[in-house]
Amino acid sequence: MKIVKTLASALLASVALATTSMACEITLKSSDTHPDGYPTVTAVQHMGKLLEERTDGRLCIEVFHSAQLGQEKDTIEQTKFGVIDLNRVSTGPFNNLVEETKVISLPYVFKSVDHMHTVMDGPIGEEILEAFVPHGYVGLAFYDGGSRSFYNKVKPIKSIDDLAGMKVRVMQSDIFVDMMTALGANATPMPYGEVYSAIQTGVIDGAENNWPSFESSGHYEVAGYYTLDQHLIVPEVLVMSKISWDKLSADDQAAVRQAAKDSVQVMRDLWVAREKASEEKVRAAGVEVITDIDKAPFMAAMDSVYEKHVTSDKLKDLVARIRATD
Ligand code: GTR
Repeated sequence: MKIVKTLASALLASVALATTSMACEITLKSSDTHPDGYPTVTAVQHMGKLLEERTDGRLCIEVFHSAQLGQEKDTIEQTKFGVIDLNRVSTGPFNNLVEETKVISLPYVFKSVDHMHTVMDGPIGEEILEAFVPHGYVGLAFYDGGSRSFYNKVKPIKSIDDLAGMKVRVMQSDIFVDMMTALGANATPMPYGEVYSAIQTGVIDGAENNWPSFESSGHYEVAGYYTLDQHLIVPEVLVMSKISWDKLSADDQAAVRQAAKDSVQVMRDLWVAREKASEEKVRAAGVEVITDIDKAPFMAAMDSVYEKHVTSDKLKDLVARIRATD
């Protein structure tokens, strides 16, 4: 009797499994460098739920968080080839590929996070999303990446002079390398996943990021000084592989686009809460946070970065329009 029962429940379990995978005709593989529970990860999982509901369980998303599919630059390449269907990354690592993303990676280009929202929610945001297409990606939505500030293990940075000669990790984009050079520091571009041990072992002195990343990566455990100079407000982007996109029917494409758009507000709400929670955790851990900082000299030092990177008429026009947006 016991054997029969065990067999019966094993059979039921396999039927249940088969039903779940059968229900999802297409499961889109999505990549994220952040851990489960991070706002970007939860937002794409939410988008997956919306999609599943709206397509009667036919289209699903599986989020591979914690860089399970690799570091951002590599996953961006794999997405182009359709090995990964969806990818949530910073727009920074896209700078050398999609020229238009450069303008939203420029230091101090946005006056505030609100200003960034207004720009990215409007025609400029749409234009930049469309610019991904010729490069093999479909830009679906922009997410928040807060504002990025410097942290290090050596000393509190209170002015540009304190950055002189410091080895600072940046995302892999020429803009950020030139930004650090303009500030008198030594830029070290490297994948996010290598930063913790690089700080720990002294390969670099520090890096720069927003509150949630500083906290969730554990970098605050090895870098005890955080200076809120807020030099970058770089939006994050959710892209789909053009190869995967072209396999979907027009209706399914519309459903994916809509679910992505609908996940944006969810992401923003989660982001605000996470920024607060991360700040509390980092402060409670004893990190010295430098808030009293004069940003003007940091901003003034960025002229050379603009001169070098905003060269084409297209980019000049985009920057002018961003600045003219209230
Ligand atoms: C985070 C961002 C990641 C990644 C990381 C980095 O703020 O969410 O996508 O780009 O920064 O510094 O590499």
